[in-house]
Amino acid sequence: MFDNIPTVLTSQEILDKAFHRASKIEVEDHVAKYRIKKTNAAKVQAVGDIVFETLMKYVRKFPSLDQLHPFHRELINILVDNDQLRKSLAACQWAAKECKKVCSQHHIKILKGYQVDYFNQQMTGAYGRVSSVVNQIAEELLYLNKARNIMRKIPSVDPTIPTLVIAGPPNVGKSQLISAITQAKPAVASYPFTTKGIHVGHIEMDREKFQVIDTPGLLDRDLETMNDIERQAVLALRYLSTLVVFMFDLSGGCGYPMTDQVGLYERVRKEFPDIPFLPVLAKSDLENLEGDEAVALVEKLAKAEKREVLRISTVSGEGVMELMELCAPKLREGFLPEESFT
Ligand SMILES: Nc1nc2c(ncn2[C@@H]2O[C@H](COP(=O)(O)OP(=O)(O)OP(=O)(O)O)[C@@H](O)[C@H]2O)c(=O)[nH]1
Ligand SMILES: [Mg+2]
Repeated sequence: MFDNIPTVLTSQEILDKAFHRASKIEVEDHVAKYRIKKTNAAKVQAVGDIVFETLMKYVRKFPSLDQLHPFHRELINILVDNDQLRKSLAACQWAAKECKKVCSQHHIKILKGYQVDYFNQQMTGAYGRVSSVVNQIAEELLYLNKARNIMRKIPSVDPTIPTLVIAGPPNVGKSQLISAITQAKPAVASYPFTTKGIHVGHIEMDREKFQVIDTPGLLDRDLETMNDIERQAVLALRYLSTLVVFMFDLSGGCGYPMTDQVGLYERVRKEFPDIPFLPVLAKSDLENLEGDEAVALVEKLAKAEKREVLRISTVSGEGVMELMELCAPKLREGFLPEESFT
């Protein structure tokens, strides 16, 4: 998705690259003075061009935030901070133009000059000013490289195809479910917050391709107090979901009591009233330690969605096929043009 952003060099590396390439330039002239004049002029121009090209490549290769889908724009904001990204790219562009301008001024001076000392002085002057400008954006370059390393790991999510989002409290088996139904293999572990970002897999049903998103676990608290990991789950719900499968764990294994799980469900449900939700009882191979009242609670939630509650287990396989069959019609509706919903 954003994996073609190049490594961002440090200020020192950019300067080394430009000066090293320029040092190899020799322009021939049988008169020594003119040889120095032409050579210095060419070196100064080369330094300006190399620094300009290097910095402008970063400006071009980072995505233009305003043109991104809001899911990606807000995800990048959570992961790297859009203001900081914009400021750093603007600084990069400023430095690129400044270096080009400085070098072209010194280049002209050399061409108009008469003395070898003056040629050397102008070249040294240009190098000094370029160094100073590039060093001024040293912090921005370091930040851009960090941002690049984070952004290139963002999975290729297509916000335009019908998408099943798997959500729920931590440790209920969301990642295990996505790895059971798609090729995606996110980490699965017996502790909460194993998943720290968005994972995407695909399923094909009747030759139609759907996207399945595994989200980080959510806690029953309001959006303002959520951390950056939880916020990514909310983004997936807000911008990607055609249908949400919300998993409950009655085995006691996830570590969150049923009151918390139901509290979370109700909170999320209220936040996204227009998205169809499918509550499911996960880990059906395990004993229900939450009691029959807990089952009744989830059944009530399912009924409000005009559905039967489904029991699933990725260990025994119970309900997994049925779940897919239940999801298919809703996902197919996601293919209909927008006016069909009116
Ligand atoms: N017995 C049983 N264990 C399961 C089932 N599904 C998941 N688990 C186990 O539950 C634990 C949590 O599974 P994950 O898939 O990592 O849970 P998660 O909801 O993605 O967790 P977070 O990413 O931390 O939110 C792991 O130890 C899984 O092996 C199931 O159907 N039956
Ligand atoms: Mg997970």
